[in-house]
Amino acid sequence: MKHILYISLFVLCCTVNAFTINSFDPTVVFYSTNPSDVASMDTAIGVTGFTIEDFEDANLIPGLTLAYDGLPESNFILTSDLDNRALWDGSKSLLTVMNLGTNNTFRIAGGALSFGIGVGDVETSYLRLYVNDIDFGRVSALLNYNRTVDDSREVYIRIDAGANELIQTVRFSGTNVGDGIFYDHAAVQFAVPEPGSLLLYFSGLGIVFFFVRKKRIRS
Ligand SMILES: [Ca+2]
Ligand SMILES: [Ca+2]
Ligand SMILES: [Ca+2]
Repeated sequence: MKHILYISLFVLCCTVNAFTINSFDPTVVFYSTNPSDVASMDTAIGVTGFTIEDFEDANLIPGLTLAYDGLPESNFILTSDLDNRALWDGSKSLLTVMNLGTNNTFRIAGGALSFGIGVGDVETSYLRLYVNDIDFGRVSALLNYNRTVDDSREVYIRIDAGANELIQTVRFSGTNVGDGIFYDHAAVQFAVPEPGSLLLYFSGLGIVFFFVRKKRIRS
C-alpha cells in the first residue's frame, strides 16, 4: 500500500513539460491597415484579458522581470525602429543585441498559465527558446515563423502550460554574434492560487502545527 502511495506521488511530481507552443504569422494576426487595433490581434493570438507589457517605457508590469546576461549595455527601448516594422503595439519596442551565450530571461512571479511575446528580426536563425529551462529549439523553426523583410515582426509566440504546471521562465538564448532581436507585446496570464489548493495548504499547515504542539505538550 505504501509503495503505491510513493509511486503515485512520484508520478504526480513528474507530470511536467507539457507546455504547448503556439506561434502566429504576423502577416495574418497583425492588422497592418490599423496597427492600433490591438483588440483584434489579441483575439487572433489568444491573449484577450491577459496583462500586457507594451514596452513603451523601461518599466515592466508587476510580476514580470527581464534578466540579461551577455551584453546588458546593449538593450534599448526604441522610440521607433525602421518604419516601425518590428512593433506589435504602440510606437516602441525592446531591442536587445544577442551574442554567443547571451540570454534574455523573462521571469514570472508566481508562475503563469500562459505567456505570449512578439519577436522580430531573428535573421541569423540562431535564437533558441527555452521554457523553464527546457529547450524548444530555434525560434525561426517555429510553425508560422515568417520573415518578410529585415527588422520586422516575424512570429508571435504564445506558450500555454499544461495541467499541474506553471511557466516560471521564458528564455531566449543567442548562439551567434551580434544579432539584434526585437520584443514587443508581452502578454501574461498570471496563475492565481485556487481556493482548493489554498485550503489544502492551510490544512497541511494546521496538521503540522497540531503535531508540533502535541509533541511540545508531551515533552
Ligand atoms: Ca510596443
Ligand atoms: Ca512598460
Ligand atoms: Ca536580428
